[in-house]
Amino acid sequence: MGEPFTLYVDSRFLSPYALSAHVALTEKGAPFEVRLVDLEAGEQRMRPYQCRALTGRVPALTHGDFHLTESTAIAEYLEEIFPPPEHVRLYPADPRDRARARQLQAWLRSDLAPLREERPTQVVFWNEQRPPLGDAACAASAKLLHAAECLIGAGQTTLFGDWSLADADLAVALRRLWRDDLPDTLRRYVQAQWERPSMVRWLEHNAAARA
Ligand SMILES: N[C@@H](CCC(=O)N[C@@H](CS)C(=O)NCC(=O)O)C(=O)O
Repeated sequence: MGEPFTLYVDSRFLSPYALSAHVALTEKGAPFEVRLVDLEAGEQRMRPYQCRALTGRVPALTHGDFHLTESTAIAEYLEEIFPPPEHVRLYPADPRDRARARQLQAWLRSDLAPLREERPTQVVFWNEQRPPLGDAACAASAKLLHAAECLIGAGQTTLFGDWSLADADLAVALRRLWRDDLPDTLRRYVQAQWERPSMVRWLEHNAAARA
């Protein structure tokens, strides 16, 4: 594993998927360089980025001469090359919990589009105020809250006992509702995730990029 790691992320540190890959790499404790891709300038569609990043999106991980996009593929690659228990576990050990974690990750990346649109990550990271949710975003919000409340009980700060990467992803999704009606149990869960050192590291990048 001696080859260097580089993680390509959006230059404003607003991508929830780049966050997920950054948290995963930070949790594994491997030193890595962060390189910025200016999405507004379309750098993701230009050389040399597009030659490396098959899908032309962020995040992308470079490990030696291997290049990988898709945040969950990156996390699973890291879990395999830095296996638990020697390294922090990104996915739960129990097969059903692991399946649930992957289910949540896939769902959060493929559903709830109206909520993502009306509560973008400027709300998540900068606490921006937005107009009240429209009908479709309200329905997406209700769906998210229902799933989260089924999985997170009072006083619970992780989904599965030990932390997993799905906690970071779910916390970002719930944080979209920080200025809306987020129940206290979920608010405390999000806050616990926000205080995790790997998340703090991302938030520091985000704040510096905004300054
Ligand atoms: N499913 C992908 C989503 C990646 C994604 O949508 N990245 C956005 C930034 S949040 C991007 O690169 N957008 C630029 C583009 O598609 O041109 C993952 O999990 O990595």
